[in-house]
Amino acid sequence: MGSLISDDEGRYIGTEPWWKDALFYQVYPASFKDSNGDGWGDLPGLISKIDYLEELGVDVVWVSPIFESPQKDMGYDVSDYQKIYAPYGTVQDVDALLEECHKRGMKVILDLVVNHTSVEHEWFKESRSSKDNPKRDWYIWRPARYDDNGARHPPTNWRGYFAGPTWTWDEQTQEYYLHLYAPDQPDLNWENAKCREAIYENTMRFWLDRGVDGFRIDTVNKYSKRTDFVDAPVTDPTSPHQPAPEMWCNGPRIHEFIHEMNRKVLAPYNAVSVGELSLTPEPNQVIPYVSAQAQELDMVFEFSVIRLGNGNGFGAKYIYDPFPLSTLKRLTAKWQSFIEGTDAWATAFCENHDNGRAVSRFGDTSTPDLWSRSAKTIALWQATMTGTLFLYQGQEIGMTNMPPSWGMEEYKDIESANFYAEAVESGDGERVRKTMHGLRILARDHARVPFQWSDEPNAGFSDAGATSWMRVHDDYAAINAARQRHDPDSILSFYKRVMKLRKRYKDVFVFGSHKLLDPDDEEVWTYVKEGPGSGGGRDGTPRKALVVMNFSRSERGVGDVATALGCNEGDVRLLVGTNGPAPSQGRTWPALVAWEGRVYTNFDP
Ligand code: TEU
Repeated sequence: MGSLISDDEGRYIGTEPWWKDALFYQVYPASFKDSNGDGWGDLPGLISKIDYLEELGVDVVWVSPIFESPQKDMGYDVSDYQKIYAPYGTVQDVDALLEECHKRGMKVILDLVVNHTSVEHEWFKESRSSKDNPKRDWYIWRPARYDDNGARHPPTNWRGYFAGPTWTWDEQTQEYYLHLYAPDQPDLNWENAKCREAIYENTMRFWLDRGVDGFRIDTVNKYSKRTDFVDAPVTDPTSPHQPAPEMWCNGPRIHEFIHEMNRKVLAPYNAVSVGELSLTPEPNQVIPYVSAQAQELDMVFEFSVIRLGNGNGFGAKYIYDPFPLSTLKRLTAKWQSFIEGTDAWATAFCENHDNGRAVSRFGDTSTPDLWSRSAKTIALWQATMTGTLFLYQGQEIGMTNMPPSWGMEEYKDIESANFYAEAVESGDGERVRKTMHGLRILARDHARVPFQWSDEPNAGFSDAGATSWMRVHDDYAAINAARQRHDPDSILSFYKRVMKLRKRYKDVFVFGSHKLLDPDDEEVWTYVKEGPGSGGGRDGTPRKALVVMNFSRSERGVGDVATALGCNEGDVRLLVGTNGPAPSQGRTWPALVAWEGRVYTNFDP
């Protein structure tokens, strides 16, 4: 099923796969809606909110992991891919979710976590039971190394994501197993063909057969590792564990594995796929994953923009590294234009469950007024991005980071806890202070607090009197969906409006080219989107949009809009603005007030 792309006058431009102009929305199920008062979100809760998502314009719901799991990493540690973690509901609830979404023309994708399983998965239990178990080789086992004093050491010096080594010693069989994440998340051995086939059958076809429309594929570029298992160079002398992404990321067989997954599973089911592609910051590395001809993945998430502010390397992730607007612009432009002239495809997003809230990181939350303005400007930025757009739950109502007054006890994420503990263990007070500061901006926890539905107790996420698994944000009486739903000036209403415009003019916004005009301006961000059609503009030239956004509190002029659009002044139209209409005044256009954004076009809205 394709999506027809035409210009304003109905001239046909081309046919594109449906998922390119679809709006995806990520649900973090533990924190979306609790229907039974246990303080943990669930599938019936999610089902009760599908109308809300439909009203927002969502086409595809991505549900973060809901499978059976000991929840050491919020379900990214799966112990049974065919069972649902009981607090979320049942397999029948997934059927009901599919039915309710499909009925409305919406689709559902699940999170596929197959770089690793939980230690509680049957496969791992068998694998660790003895060295000659048939599933021994389904995970990555290596003997110890011993130094001259006879002390035991892991096979390599690699540092894992959640601090500490990537290897854990198994007493029973006297070997180490590999885990890029927590010790509870052993890495599967994709080199083993039987293991790969079991993954396809057990974790993918099972759900596709039930009607799931595709997958968000976790850690998709880490299935192939280097198999010589050598030490990484010492780049962090303060730690025994060294960053080693070159050893286990984008490894030698990665494209073979993904292509096989596509050929054997994704393609036969016509399933949509979006892979998580961290640590891959160059277009020439990304294109092979998403070029249509390569037949690997439909889309990937590239992380340059969302990682802004993260400290360098692995160990310093939470030592906040401030960045100027010019960096945000430059990286956006890079990842907007990398597909030009190729058959690859891009994604756009500024939030997910692994990062702080966009309005707290890229906007201004210092007053309620600036919060609202900057959240709308962020909406405008996202709505005008080329590629498939992903929103994260709560982004559409401008949910903010957890209050700075909250202490470490409110941070529940394993990564936050481990980085904080590592800082404390170092005995370096300054490092502890800086880590806490970084966590307040960047921690994965910020995106995981309960969704703010209303000003009722527990923000309407859970019953009054229930204890939610993460503390409900202090600001829920002011920031919630119910309050914004009927307010035409709310962030939510603005999201709905710009999502419609994005679809109506998809040739320009979804499929257009992106040209950054003011790379060095640290306050205003201006770019031109140009549609692929040959006409449609008022003067017969291609349709264009000028996006101009004030990312500062200063009042700033918008410059010469007509020249930027390459048209006569009389042909300029205002499509949308965060502060409502701003009529043009003769040769000039009114200045932008703090955090105001506008889209001008050379065509009639
Ligand atoms: O994240 C993979 C990952 O490596 C990172 O991008 C992640 O944000 C991490 O925090 C970096 O330090 C995926 C999931 O999105 C994440 O929630 C899981 O913890 C991880 O995989 C392990 O399954």
